[in-house]
Amino acid sequence: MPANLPPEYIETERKLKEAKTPQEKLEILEQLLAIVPKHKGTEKLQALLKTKISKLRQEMQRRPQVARHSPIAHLEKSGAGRVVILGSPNSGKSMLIKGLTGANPEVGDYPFTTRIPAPYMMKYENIQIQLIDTPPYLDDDIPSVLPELVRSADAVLICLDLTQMDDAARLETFFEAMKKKKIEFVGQEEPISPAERPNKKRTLIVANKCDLDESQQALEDLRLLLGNRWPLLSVSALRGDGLSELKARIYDLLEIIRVYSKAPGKKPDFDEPFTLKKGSSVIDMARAIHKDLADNFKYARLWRGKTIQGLVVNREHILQEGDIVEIHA
Ligand SMILES: Nc1nc2c(ncn2[C@@H]2O[C@H](COP(=O)(O)OP(=O)(O)O)[C@@H](O)[C@H]2O)c(=O)[nH]1
Ligand SMILES: [Mg+2]
Repeated sequence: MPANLPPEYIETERKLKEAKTPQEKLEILEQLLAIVPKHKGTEKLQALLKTKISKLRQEMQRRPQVARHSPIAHLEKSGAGRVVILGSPNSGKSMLIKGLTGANPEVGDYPFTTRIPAPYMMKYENIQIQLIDTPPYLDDDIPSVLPELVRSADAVLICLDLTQMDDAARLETFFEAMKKKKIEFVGQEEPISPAERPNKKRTLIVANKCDLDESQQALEDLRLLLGNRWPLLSVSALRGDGLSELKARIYDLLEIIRVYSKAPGKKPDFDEPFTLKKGSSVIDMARAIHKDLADNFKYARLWRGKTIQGLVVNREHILQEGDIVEIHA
C-alpha cells in the first residue's frame, strides 16, 4: 500500500466496509479511483481498483432483477454462480454446507432446523461459489420460497440420506410437484438453451451419510432406481468423504469457464479470473470487463496453454477454460 495516499482516500476507503448494496460499493470504488493520485507508485492500486470495479459491474449485470417484496429479496447473488441445496428434513443439507464452506449453519437431528434460505460462500480454487441452504421439502409439500429460489439458481444439488431409502423413491413425487411450478431438474447430458435456463436446472444428486454401515447397499439400490437420468455422487458430509470431488462437480454444473485478462507487456492476474458461460466469445469477455471496451473493440491477442502464444483473434473467437486475453480497443 503506497504511504502517500491523501486522507480523503483513507476516509472513503473506510466507507467501503459499510457499503450495503453493490451499487453503493461501486460508487465508492469509482470515487476511490478518482481520488487516488496518478503516478508510478500507485499503478498497482489503480489496477486493483479497476479490476474490482469491472468485476462488481459483471456481477451486477448477472444479478436478476428481483422484486422488492420477493421472499428471496434478501439473498443477493454473489460469486461465480448460485447453487441451491435441496433435500428432505435431516438429509444433511446444513452439514454439507458446513463441510464445503467451513461455515457454521445450524445442524440438528431434528427436522426443520433451517427455516429460511441462507447464503454461504464456497471457495473453489480461485473463485467463490454461492451455496444456499434451504428449508426442506417433504414429498409434494414444498416450502413456498423454493420455486423462486430454484429459478434464481444456476444449478441444484439434491441431498439424499442414504439411510432413508424411501426418501429416494419419493423423489419423483417432489419432481412432479416442482414440475407443476414449471421447474424441471435435468442431468448432465440434456442441453439447456438460454431461454430454458430459468426453468430447467442442471442437477446433481448427492447421496449423503456414506460413512454409515447400511449405506453401501442403499447406494447400489439408489443407482438402480435413478438409472442414468441424474448424475450421482456419494459423500459423507460428516467425515468429509467425496467433498473435494463434489466441489469440482459443482463447478462443472455451472458450465462456466475462467478466463484471464492482461495488459500489453504485463502478466495476467491469476487470482482474478473472469467467469463466463461456456461458449462465450472474446466480445462477451470485453463486455464483462467494461462496456466501453466492447464498444471500441479492435482486436484481441490470445494465449492458450503452450500452443497459442499471442495469436491475434477477432471478436467472435470462442474462449476456453484458462485462456488469457489481451483486448485492444
Ligand atoms: N453419519 C452421518 N450423519 C450425518 C451426515 N450428515 C449429516 N448428518 C446428521 O444428520 C442430521 C441432520 O443434519 P442436518 O445437516 O441438520 O440436516 P438438514 O436438515 O438437511 O439440514 C444431524 O444429526 C447430522 O449430524 C453424514 O454424512 N453422516
Ligand atoms: Mg438444515
